[in-house]
Amino acid sequence: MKSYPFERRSWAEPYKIKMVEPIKMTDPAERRAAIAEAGYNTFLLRSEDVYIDLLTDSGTGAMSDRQWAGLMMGDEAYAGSRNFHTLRDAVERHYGYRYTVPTHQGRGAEHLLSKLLIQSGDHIPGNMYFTTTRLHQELAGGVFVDVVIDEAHDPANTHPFKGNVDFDKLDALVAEVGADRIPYVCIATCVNMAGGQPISLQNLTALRRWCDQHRIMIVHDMTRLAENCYFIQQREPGQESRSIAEIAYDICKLTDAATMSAKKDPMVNIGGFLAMNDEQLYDKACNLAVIYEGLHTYGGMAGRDMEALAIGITESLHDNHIKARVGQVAYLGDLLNRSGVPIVQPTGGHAVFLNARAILRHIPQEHYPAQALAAALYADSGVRSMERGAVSAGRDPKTGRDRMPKMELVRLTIPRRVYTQAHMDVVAESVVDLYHHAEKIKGLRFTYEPEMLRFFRGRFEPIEP
Ligand code: PM9
Repeated sequence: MKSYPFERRSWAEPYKIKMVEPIKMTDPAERRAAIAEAGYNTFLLRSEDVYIDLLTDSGTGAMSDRQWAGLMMGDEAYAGSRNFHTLRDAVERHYGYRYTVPTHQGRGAEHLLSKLLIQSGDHIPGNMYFTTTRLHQELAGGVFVDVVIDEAHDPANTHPFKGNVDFDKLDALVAEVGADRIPYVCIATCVNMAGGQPISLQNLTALRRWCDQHRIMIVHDMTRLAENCYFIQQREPGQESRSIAEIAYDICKLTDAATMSAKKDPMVNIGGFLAMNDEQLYDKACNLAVIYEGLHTYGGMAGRDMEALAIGITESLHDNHIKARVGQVAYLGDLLNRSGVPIVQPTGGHAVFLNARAILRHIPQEHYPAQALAAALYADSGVRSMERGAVSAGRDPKTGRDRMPKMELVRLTIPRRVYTQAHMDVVAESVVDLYHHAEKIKGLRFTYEPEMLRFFRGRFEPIEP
């Protein structure tokens, strides 16, 4: 018998709401007109036409009162701002990286890093691609190689660490191109395109050994590190009594450099950084930062934003915060699982991913079922989501043909500390309704296709049967 009755009670968010932002309720006719005007691309909707915005968790989190107070402490000096030092200290204290270069956001850091480390013809293995990361690797002359375990490409597979690296795939790459054509292995914590799936500490430790043997660096995309740490704490034997902050420090210690989109885990509306331990690399990164981002002590960020970011880093690693954050995502995942809607298993750290292929079996992948489902969800309820399938994957730069990823997904991304459980109920009701009337949804074709990162600005029209 449990001695503390409250152990059986529900947990709730470790904060209360001090300010609210009204949102507009729209009717079906308005929404149908809005999505048609947006070319059936949820990126092109006006946010004021959106009821519940699950497009992304990037820059959409609610800052704490302490972070807002931090904004008032901005030191907007062009050079050597006090806030840069606060940020640099927070990165070193929590993540262990000795050197920090602020950037305007994550892709700014990816740009600098790719330019610094990749030579034309190099190969960059990674635990699944991310859109902006791969594009910067390709623009620097590199070729991305997917070395994530096969389970990551199977939405129904319940492997607890679908972000793990497959060493057979790494060995095969070394045998094919040689270790000297691999400047680094790119490891994302809580792999976005796999469905917000973690890498285990054990797998990363083994990767460290493998990289040391081959004298290859590990670059860490630490955008969703805290969420990965939560899964390690919950799922990895021997880690259950350790804090999120301890696990985070250990992960970073196993890697040589990191890119961060600070708009996610650390809950700021804009910002990012490149971090590393090597002094020479830092020196080169500073030189590139002044060309592409800004002076190396602000790199495209305002002093006030660096202060809020430093505070957000600390908050992101609190155990109660991350339990509530991932718990809310799991709540939505559980609602959909119980209704039989096909989603990526297990539910990820930042989002629930709908398996559009399984939901819209009548739409072939070349008619972009995930794009069609995202548009239909908005029309149904005003819930905005994001396509993560063939449209996001883009075209192969060599063949010019559509890349057809195994997974054709719609991402319901939960902003941090923004929505309530009731909002999640409304989202689930709408998805379940669509699932039961899926045959009414039509495939789409491009009417305008941008050359790069086409998912952001592409436009579509429905294909009439
Ligand atoms: N991720 C997201 O919604 C924002 C735009 S979609 C391209 O998931 C990872 C793992 C990300 C990420 C952005 C970036 C780029 C790098 N790595 O958006 O430039 O999820 O700050 O970061 C988005 P920035």
